[in-house]
Amino acid sequence: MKQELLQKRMRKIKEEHRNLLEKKNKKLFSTNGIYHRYKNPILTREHIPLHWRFDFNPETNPMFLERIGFNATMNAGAIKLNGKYLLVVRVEGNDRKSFFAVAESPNGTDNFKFRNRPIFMPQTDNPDTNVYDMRLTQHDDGWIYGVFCTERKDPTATNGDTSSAVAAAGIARTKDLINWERLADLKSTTGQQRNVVLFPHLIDGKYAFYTRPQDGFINTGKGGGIGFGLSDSIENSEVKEEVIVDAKTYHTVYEVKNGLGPAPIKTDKGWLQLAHGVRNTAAGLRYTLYMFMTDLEKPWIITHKPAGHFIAPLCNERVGDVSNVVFSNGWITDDDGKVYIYYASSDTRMHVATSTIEKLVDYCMNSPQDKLYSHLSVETINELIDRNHKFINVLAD
Ligand code: M1P
Repeated sequence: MKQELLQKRMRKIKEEHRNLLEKKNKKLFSTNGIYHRYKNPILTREHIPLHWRFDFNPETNPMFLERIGFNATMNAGAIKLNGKYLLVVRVEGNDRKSFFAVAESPNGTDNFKFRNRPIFMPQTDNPDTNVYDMRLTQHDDGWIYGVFCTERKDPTATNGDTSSAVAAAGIARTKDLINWERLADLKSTTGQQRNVVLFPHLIDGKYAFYTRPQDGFINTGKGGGIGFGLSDSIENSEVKEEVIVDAKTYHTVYEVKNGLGPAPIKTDKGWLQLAHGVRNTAAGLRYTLYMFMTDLEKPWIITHKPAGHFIAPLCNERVGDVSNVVFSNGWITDDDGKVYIYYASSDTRMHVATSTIEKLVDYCMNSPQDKLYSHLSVETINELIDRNHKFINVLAD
């Protein structure tokens, strides 16, 4: 390629990248009033730094072709540190391998930029084939923990079976999201584990985990449900017993499986919890987000749980690598009670929705529960209509 054309191509790519990174986001009006969506996704594969993708040496890349391609930026853990909104993003390469990379924003809703390099995660004796979906917990012990899924080939897979995998919870800790100390994977007696979240306080002097026991890699089998268990140690964590906090349930948005999202948010009314639920449809699995609250002292006991989904895939969110999916494993609370809910759509891109602790608590405590039958849903609607009768004139105004 001629030098002039090459320079032109490089300039165009750099300019488009800069414009994307600096694009302002816009809060959208919310009819439900519970949370606001935003106009633009906050991170896409186009946000990946150019120096991770292109060889800038004209001698070895005379046509300035992309050398390493990326497929998705999704399922990010979140934390606020030194006034910055930080996401530990699951970045998936065109080679299907996911890894973690920190992107930071000054305001939580736009201008997210990846740091210079992805996270280099130390390995255990049994290297991870793939890692994803990190939940961050700022623990009372002073460490920031990242608990994530580590996936490896199933050692019991029969000859020729090249897809069976085993999922477990990998654990690493850091003070700065740059240097990470890898700890042993969580041991549990209930099969495979994904969607494991470390609770921020010790309970009876032990580390506490929300879990998601399941028999197989995709199917929960007899397992499933969001579990909870204690471990004597964090360096060699082992949960010997799990209680089920929230079971998968027939004909709900979590009939096939569910899993906790980010570490819970403490409020004076209880712990706010965000989870994903999976149901079956003729078009395949549908992942939505739902919320519940657990008891302050006994965070494994649900006190309030609104019916149905909280956020479901809408419009462009519905289409992507794995369509009809929203998934969240990160949220951030500001000192003034504003909550930034980070969610991915269709395993492809990251979005933000904003709310407040006050609104989320109100939503959990005052929205009707699922009574599990159509006629009882109608009963709930009729109760609201009856209570609304005397206000009808107000509404007409
Ligand atoms: O593809 C949807 C999601 O599927 C898995 O979630 P779960 O373990 O609940 O089925 C995960 O692989 C997740 O990363 C992915 O977004």
